[in-house]
Amino acid sequence: MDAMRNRLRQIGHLPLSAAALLLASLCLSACAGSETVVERAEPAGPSTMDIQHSLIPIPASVDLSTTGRFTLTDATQIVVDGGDAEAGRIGRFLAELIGNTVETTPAVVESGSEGAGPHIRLTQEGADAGLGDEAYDLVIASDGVTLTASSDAGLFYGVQTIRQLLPPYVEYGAAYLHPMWMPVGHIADAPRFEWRGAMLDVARHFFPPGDVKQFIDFMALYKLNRLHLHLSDDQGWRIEIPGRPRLTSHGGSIQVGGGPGGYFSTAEWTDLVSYAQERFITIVPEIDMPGHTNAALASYPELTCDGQAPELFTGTEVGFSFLCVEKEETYEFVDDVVREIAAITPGPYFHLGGDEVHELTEEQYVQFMERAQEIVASHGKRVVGWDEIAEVDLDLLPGSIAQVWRPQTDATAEAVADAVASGASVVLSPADRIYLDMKYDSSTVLGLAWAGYNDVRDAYDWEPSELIPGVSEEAILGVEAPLWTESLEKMSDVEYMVFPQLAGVAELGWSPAAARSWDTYRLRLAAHGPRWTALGINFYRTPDVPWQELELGR
Ligand code: NGO
Repeated sequence: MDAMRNRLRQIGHLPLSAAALLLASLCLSACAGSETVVERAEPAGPSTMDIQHSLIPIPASVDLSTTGRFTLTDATQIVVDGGDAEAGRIGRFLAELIGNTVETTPAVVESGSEGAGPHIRLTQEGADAGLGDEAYDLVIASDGVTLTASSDAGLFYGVQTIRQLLPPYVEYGAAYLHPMWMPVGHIADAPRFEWRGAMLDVARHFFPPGDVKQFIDFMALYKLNRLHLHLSDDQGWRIEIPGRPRLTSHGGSIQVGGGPGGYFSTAEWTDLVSYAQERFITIVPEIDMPGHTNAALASYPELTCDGQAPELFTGTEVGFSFLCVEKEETYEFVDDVVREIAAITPGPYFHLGGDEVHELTEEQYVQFMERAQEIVASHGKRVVGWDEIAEVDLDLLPGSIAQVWRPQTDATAEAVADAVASGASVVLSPADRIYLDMKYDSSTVLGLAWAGYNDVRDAYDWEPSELIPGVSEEAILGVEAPLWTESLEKMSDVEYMVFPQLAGVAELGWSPAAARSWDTYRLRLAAHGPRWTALGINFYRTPDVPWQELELGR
């Protein structure tokens, strides 16, 4: 008992979430069957009973009971359509998640061979013809669950909803002995926008494949479907290009602050692409050109106008580097790079950057972009570029996408509206709303503040169709939250800037405008704290949200 008293004394010095975890582990190992009474902290703020559910993004239509439950038992099976291998994989994703926490991992069986017990059925049979590609319909009764979709993506998103309806400790690998249940009811859901993205800058600081996979896992929980990887910048080149080995051996050997950098080999890239695909996430590769190119220039000096290789760069200034747009070698280089990346990246997009080119004239910039966009098209990809591509006198190819990032002035807004009028689409990433690298407030140690502070409400509480006059819903492919990593070295830094913001961006991208409201969002968000604690995520506990704590119970 002395040992336990000591442990309890230590708990007094821990944040509440850690204390709850420790208390629970203590109880699991020492309290079972004993008479010890341990006072348990009440969760802060409203309980989940005060709100109907804590789903993020909020579904298009949701009707859940506050009393009825579907409770999983050892006999619960996950049933998928016969011959649907993808559904089998999605079923196993759910089974393994549940198996984390209950003693028996549910069996995944094909329809027709299921046992008599309660079922969670994933099916495309009988899916309403009008059910869109990423939509799903979820009916939860006390004796069984049916998830219907017209595509595997819809089944996957429905499974993420089931995941969020299960108690938060489902995310925690060592939380055995719990009832696993979800409320009965009906959810009919479909996304508002086709592009629900996040960007990770692996150029300023390199993040190895394992970290990127973790980032993909974060996105999957919130039904995000585009991962934009910023693969090159002044400080580093991060993807192997056959025939151009110095890009990675030299250009990839460093990062901001002078650390060792790194890069993705072709095999690692291919593996990342399939990891993302299995979670219905399309990777959008970006090679930033013609500016932000110091790492490439240092590796292949023929890309500079004077043929002199610059030193590698480990600072954070922007706008000084550029490819020599008058030289044919430059276009041979662009062709090599786009061709090789296009060949190993199945998604339809290639992002060619185009931001902050301060050392070229507009004429030189346009001269480069005209040829670069043709090269992208010749390799079968659709051009994406930062919003500067819309501001110059350039005829964008049909289907091009401008990614709006600069806080809007009349001039930039007008340029984007003109590009849209000529057929371009936009993805919205306004820096003063959803740049994930902006500090939350003046006390945030990590991040930058050039676009101001983005607190949790700023990032959530705006309406995409009202951002740019003249750019209506139809021209908006969706939203994307970029995370630039000048000041972020490791995954716990990334987590702190990404959570809670990513959840808000996911709701902006997925949920109908009429279903969104800051007042209910902050309460639903409060219930995600325990989920992130269970996942071991280092998140920012904004005082604007009445965070709940993880309760592992016994
Ligand atoms: C800008 C700049 C990046 C910086 C980022 C920092 C764009 C599109 N170009 O965004 O190079 O890393 O801000 O917030």
